[in-house]
Amino acid sequence: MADLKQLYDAILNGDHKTAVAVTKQALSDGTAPMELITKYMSPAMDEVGRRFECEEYFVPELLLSGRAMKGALELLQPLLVASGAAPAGRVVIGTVKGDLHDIGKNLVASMLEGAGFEVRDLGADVSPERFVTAVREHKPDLVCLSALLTVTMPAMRDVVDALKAAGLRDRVRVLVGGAPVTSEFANEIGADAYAENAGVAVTFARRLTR
Ligand code: B1M
Repeated sequence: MADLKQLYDAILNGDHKTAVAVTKQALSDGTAPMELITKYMSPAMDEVGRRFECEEYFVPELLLSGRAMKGALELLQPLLVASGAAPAGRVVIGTVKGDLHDIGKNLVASMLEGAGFEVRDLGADVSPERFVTAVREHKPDLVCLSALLTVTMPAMRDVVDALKAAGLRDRVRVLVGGAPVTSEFANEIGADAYAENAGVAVTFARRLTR
């Protein structure tokens, strides 16, 4: 049986090898992927963030923990993706310009795929122009924007404005999320909804594309 506290510790200590090994063991024990994410992996990243804020950790530690988290998450992603069902809708997703945080966005993308959405992931640091081009090309029902930095939140407004300027805003719904984002902010920039986590993002995506 995997000792799941080791998964928390491995992510906190940026130990990629142990994070991957414990995740593999936990999956073969039959532990649910979402339990690993919500009980061990996300809390470890929150603690990393707390240590960074009080200057116990610095950027190299953020990078190592991010790498360990991604390694573990990559094993879980195929299990979050369902099979067979007809597409529930089309989604374009990305982290906005200037922002390199993609772990939460990747989780939202996997959960949307798991819920049957066809997802086009543009990656991180995505300019408003690239969102507009992707909307023209892929004709999604929904555009999903992620931001983890207070300073990149205004880039979400830039995407909404760019969609308006391109005459595309009426054709898509816009869902925003990420730790500093709020529903008030979503209203203020003219987005359709705000989701606080990946599960809620799926609920809203379903609602917005009905
Ligand atoms: Co940075 N970073 N980081 N970082 N980093 C934070 C975000 C920070 C809160 C840490 C802190 O100070 N406590 C802080 C931001 C403060 C602020 O502006 N409010 C911060 C900072 C300051 C920085 C730098 C500026 C540091 C520096 O260079 N001095 C720099 C900026 C680089 C840039 O982007 N231009 C930086 C860099 C990095 C790394 C690259 C080293 C690395 C990211 C690696 C990667 O993503 N590939 C990193 C990391 C790992 C973090 C923390 C520790 C963890 C983020 C994470 O992956 N969490 C983070 C502290 C924290 O969040 N506690 C921190 C796990 C993930 C599952 O959660 O992404 O929140 P999260 O996603 C959640 C929800 O937010 C939501 O669903 C997910 C869970 O279900 N969600 C959505 C996210 N997107 C959504 C979209 C939706 C709906 C829900 O709909 C569309």
